[in-house]
This record gives sequence, structure tokens and C-alpha cells, in this order.
Amino acid sequence: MTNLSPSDTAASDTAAPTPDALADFPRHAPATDIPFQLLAPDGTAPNPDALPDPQIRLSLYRHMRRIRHFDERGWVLYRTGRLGVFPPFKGMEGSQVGTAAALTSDDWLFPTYRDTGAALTLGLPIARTLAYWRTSPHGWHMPENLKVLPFYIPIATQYPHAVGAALAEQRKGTKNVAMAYIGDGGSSEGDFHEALNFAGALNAPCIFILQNNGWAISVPTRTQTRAVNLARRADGYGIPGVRVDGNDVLATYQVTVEAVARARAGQGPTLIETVTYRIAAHTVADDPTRYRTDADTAGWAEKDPITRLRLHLLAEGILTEESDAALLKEIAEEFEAALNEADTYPEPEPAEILDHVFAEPTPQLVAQRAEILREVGE
Ligand SMILES: Cc1ncc(C[n+]2csc(CCOP(=O)(O)OP(=O)(O)O)c2C)c(N)n1
Ligand SMILES: [Mg+2]
Repeated sequence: MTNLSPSDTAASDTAAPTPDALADFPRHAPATDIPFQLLAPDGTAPNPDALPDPQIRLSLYRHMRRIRHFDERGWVLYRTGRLGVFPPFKGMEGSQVGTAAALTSDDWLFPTYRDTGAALTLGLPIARTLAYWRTSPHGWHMPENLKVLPFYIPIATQYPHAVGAALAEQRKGTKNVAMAYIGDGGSSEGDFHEALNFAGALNAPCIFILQNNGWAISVPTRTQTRAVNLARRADGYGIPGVRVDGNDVLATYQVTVEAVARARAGQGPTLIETVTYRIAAHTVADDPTRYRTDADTAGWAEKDPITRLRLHLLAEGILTEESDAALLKEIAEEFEAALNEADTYPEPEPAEILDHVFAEPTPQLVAQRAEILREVGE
């Protein structure tokens, strides 16, 4: 099963490419720098036969709506002192859902701080996710039935880790894959390049998602690198690179399903650059008006991933105004129930900061724990 709702067809099964389809992969790697797209910003699909099943389209829409609700409620909770600082991801829902929905719960997901939406899509419970952004230990360790790593704050470190996890699965002889996220800024770090080379050389079943959202805090992508098409960085490591419209969840999903299928079939790693945009601030504590103007962001609101799929689903009769309203109500209720659950988690004890670092604490951690307990007088 994939991460789409239980009633959905397993995406990786239905979309398992034939040998012919694999032969010319990546068929979406363009000679130009134009990202691959299935759905135009006005919701029209020039090639309707290329779209995934209606049920999958609806499920992708539901996931995007669900994570946007988290993002919107997150701002309110932060401003009312009920959530810590978190990085919003509005506008990037297509990129996060389209990629994570191609995995199953047997696969690994290595998210950055920006990728709350991807982790929620794969099944990380909302209550635990809220706990993480409340800096509560309840959010520091993941449910045992999921291989989602805690959100990485040091940029790029997750890439080599993901290759390690992918190689472990390869050695065990499973078909499981690892998916790692990084930003445009992170792709200028050494770890990014080491990981791609390592994965290519050892044919690791690893999918590298590079979310190019235009900004690394206050530094625009055009300033941090002279490269325009970041997917082409894959060429340097002999692996396929795909540039996709990250605000088109259907296109993103399709290229990711293909990359996952290749990895499961023993055909190695893929780099997917999702071209998207950070509509909001770097974190809820950041003020982007200090470093960018309306001219910088112009045009991106019209490319919103949710609006575009909504227009398409309404036109196709897959969604109605009524079913959409019912969906939003259901999503809001689910969120409030999770918030209530997170509110019941007890306040952390100071020494808990050292829990969950290793399965068995090292002698150093045992000593530090004792020191903390002495300091707080326990
Ligand atoms: C190793 C490391 N260096 C510097 C930072 C400080 N830092 C936090 S976010 C960020 C920018 C990252 O930009 P990008 O990779 O594009 O991700 P985005 O925030 O756009 O999702 C930097 C430099 C850090 N967290 N880790
Ligand atoms: Mg960025």
C-alpha cells in the first residue's frame, strides 16, 4: 500500500513502469530548462490521458488541503503562544505531497525543517508533529510503524544519512527506498554532492528531492549559485535528474512514482528538482519584507498548487463545492482533535532532553543526565 488513503489503489503498484518505460527514463529531463508539467495554473490539462486515476487526484488534493490547514493553524497557534517557531510551507504543498505520496510506510523519509507537510502526508500523526514544534520530547521520537526521521535543522546532513538507509535496505534485499529532501540553499553544501556521488556509485535506492523554492532565508537562488537548472547537477554523478513543476502535484507525483519504481527495480537513485516558491516567511519569526519586494513574489500566488488542482477537479466533476466544504470540515475537526491530544502531553522534565538520542545511552549521556538532575535538584 502507498500512503494514499486506504481506499486508493497502491500507487507504486499501478504505476510500476514497464521495461520500455524505464528504458528512456528520465523522459521528463528536458533539453530546455522548462519544468515538466501536467496541469497548467488555470487547471487545464493539455494531455488528460497522462493524468493519474481520479481517485488518486482526489487523494492528492485531500493531502494538500490537510497540510495547508496545518500550516494556517500553525501561524495562529504560534501567535497565541501555543506553538514554537516553525517554518511554514504554504505554496509548497504540491512539492511535498506529490513526492511523499509516492512512498509506502516501509520506505524512509528524511525531512528538513520545511517538510512538515511531507511527513504528515506519509502518516506522521498531527499531535506528535505539533509536539515537535512545541519542542516537546513527545515529538522527538517517531512512531514505530513509520521510518520518518525527525526534522533535520542542520541543512544537508540528511542526504548522506538517507544514502546509508537506502544501502541498508539494498543489503537486506528489500524493495524499500529512502527519500531525502533538501532546499536550493542546501544543494550548495558539500553533503549534497557527496551523497549524490555515493548513491550513484553504489546504485543506492534513494530519491533525492531538491525543493527549489527561490530562497535560502534572505538569499535568492540566483545569488547563491550560477546554475539555473539544479536538476542538471545529477549529470555530474551519472544519475537521472528531473526538473518538475513543484506546484503541479500531479506532475510531481508522476515523476516521483517513476523514480521510486526505478529504485525498487534496482536501477538506482534519481534527483528530482521541484520548482516551487516559498510564498511565506522563512519561519513564522521571520519578516521577509526586510529582504524581498512584491516584485520578487509576483505571479506565484496565481500558480498555487491547491487552486489549480481544485479547478481541475471541479471541472471534471471529481469534486463539488459541497464535497469540498465537507472535506474542509473533516480536516478541521481532525486537526482540533489532534491539538486537544497534544495539549494533554505533560510538560517535559529537563533531563528528558537526553532521551531518545540512542536506543542505549552512551556513558557520556548517562553522566550528563546525572549532572542535569543534580543541577535541577532531583
Ligand atoms: C549546516 C547549516 N548551516 C547553516 C544553517 C542556517 N540556515 C538555516 S536555514 C538556511 C537556508 C536554507 O535554505 P534552503 O536550503 O533553500 O531551504 P529552505 O529554507 O528554503 O527550505 C540556513 C543557511 C543551518 N541550519 N545548517
Ligand atoms: Mg530554499
